[in-house]
Amino acid sequence: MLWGKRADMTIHGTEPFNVEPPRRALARGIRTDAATFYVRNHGPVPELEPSQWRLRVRGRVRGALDLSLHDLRTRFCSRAVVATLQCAGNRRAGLMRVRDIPGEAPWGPGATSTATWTGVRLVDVLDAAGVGEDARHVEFVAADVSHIATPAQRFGGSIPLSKATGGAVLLAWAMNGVDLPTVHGAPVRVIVPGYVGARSVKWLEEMNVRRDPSDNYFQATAYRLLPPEADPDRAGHGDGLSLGPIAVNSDILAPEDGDSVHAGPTVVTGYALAGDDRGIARVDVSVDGGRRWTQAELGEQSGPWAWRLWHATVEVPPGLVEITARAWDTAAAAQPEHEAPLWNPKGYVNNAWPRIQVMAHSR
Ligand SMILES: Nc1nc2c(c(=O)[nH]1)N[C@H]1C(S)=C(S)[C@@H](COP(=O)(O)O)O[C@H]1N2
Ligand SMILES: [Mo]
Repeated sequence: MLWGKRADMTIHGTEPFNVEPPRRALARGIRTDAATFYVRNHGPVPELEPSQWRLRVRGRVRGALDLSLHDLRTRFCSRAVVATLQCAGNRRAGLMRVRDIPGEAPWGPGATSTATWTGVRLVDVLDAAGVGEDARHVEFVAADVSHIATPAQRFGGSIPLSKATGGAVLLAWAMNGVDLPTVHGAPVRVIVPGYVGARSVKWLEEMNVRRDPSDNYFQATAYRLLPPEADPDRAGHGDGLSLGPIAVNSDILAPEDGDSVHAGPTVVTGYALAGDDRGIARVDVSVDGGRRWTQAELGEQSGPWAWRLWHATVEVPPGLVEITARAWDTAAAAQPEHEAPLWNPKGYVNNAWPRIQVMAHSR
């Protein structure tokens, strides 16, 4: 498989390269190894020479900066953060069962993965540049040119200044303790924990401190939640809702949909992610369509920005059984039951209850 990915990845495209891991591979631990971590690209992977690389900081700052990788590593304190990335298109396949979504890939539950990221805090670099008083947003511009965008342009996006200065956002050069793999944004990428993956811009080259959000296609036109009857091909600048903070979500990782199991006590496992600055408070599992629920046990909490793996033992009756789950966040928001009311023309933010069917045989 390309880019050192495991052989059993689901391939959504080779150019641009887009792959997601199988459920059982995600279930193996809090951190996802580089061979298993999903990849979401919108253009060809740029191969940047680390010694030539510079980060330009411009816009509403008191002093422009041009930083080499050496500058980043030596002039600022480095830190490590465990953070889950989740694409806004995660679980789109479920929305496509409601109504077709032409031109977008049917991502399953694997457009999300977790790693330890090492780098410098964005706020420290912004402080070094001196943010101007009328600054409200920080724009990131990357090296890869996307022909999906109209007009073709480099990938980019922005986050509000309040998020940018919150301390969690990193300019990262390492993933799980080793240099970033090329396909994940080497030499330096942004990590915006709790926000849709699109804001974690890879192959970062430029930052602009602005009064307004980025005009980049992937901020102003794509990665926006359009109303159901909008024509995505005619969507323009600023249409729909801008996507930032992730909504509470979860999925079942084992058993797999369609598995045969023994009737009786069955272990169900999955992941749950609260998004932005919220945590996962509870996960429930049901084998009767949500009439009765069993509370899952939450796995280790690796800091405020990592998903929680969970497991529950439920009593599965013989026959064809649907297993469903729902996560609650610390703001007491729960996942919605159905996908139909969530359908949107680009297929973003499917956070409905996950459902799988198993065939349970009497022992
Ligand atoms: N430069 C650049 N950054 C990017 C993208 C891209 O296509 N180009 N894709 C974004 C999207 S939509 C997601 S979900 C994440 C995926 O990160 P990963 O490929 O490391 O998993 O990267 C984001 N950063
Ligand atoms: Mo994404």
